[in-house]
Amino acid sequence: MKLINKRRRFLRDALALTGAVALGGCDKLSQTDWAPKVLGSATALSHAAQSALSRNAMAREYSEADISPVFRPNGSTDPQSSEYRVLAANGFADYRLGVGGLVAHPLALSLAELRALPNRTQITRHDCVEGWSVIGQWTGVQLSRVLDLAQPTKTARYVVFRCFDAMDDGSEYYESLGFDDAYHPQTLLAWELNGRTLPIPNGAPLRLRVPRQLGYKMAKYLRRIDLVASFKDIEGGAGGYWEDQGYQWYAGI
Ligand SMILES: Nc1nc2c(c(=O)[nH]1)N[C@H]1C(S)=C(S)[C@@H](COP(=O)(O)O)O[C@H]1N2
Ligand SMILES: [Mo]
Repeated sequence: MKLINKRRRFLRDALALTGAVALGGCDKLSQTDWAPKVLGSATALSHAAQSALSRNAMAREYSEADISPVFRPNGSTDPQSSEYRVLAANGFADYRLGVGGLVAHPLALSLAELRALPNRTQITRHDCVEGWSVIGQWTGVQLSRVLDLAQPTKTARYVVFRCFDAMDDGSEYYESLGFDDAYHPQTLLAWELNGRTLPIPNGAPLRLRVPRQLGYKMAKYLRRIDLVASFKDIEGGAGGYWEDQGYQWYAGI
């Protein structure tokens, strides 16, 4: 195990022992109408109970009049890795989304190939754990369509999203979803925000949208997707960059 993973595990375990909610970085829970609900539901209901209740529930969709004038960027806003810089300099023409791990058909999809799949557009609200919300219109392909092409094997249980941006500790941002959310109709791999090509601050060329969960689940700057049986051996083992710092893996709203 890498030293950094040990440190993260220690931090997470320490937080679990004190029963504390991690408040750092992404960040403080403020007094919005939904923040107490997140805490309340997290303590009152297990993830299993929560997801069983809401397996097919749809996140609310809004009208064009509700779209926020600015979709506030947060977290990484301009990845500096040389791999990303080279792709961005060329307008992402050479970008390929790798899909691998426990799949029958590994894929390397260009943006043109992704755009050629059936598209979905939805206007949804984005709630950051810091306590602010924005409403935006997203266009992309349902993740389920890409998974149907890759065909996860019987042992696959989670979808792991790897990103191009490095965080302060040097590790890459990553996230993961269970199959309920991965196959949910509103879970998109999006390349368009408010009718325009996704800007770099919001995750170009491709980002995840999971409107039933908090903002940190919605990985930007997608590099590749892997199907796995468990995420315990990935990075800090908690299933995501912020989860490794003590945040909940299931961030249902
Ligand atoms: N790769 C990557 N994805 C990320 C982040 C990040 O720093 N890097 N930040 C997360 C957080 S905390 C939020 S609130 C949203 C912000 O998305 P936005 O910049 O489009 O508002 O992206 C999420 N996905
Ligand atoms: Mo966030």
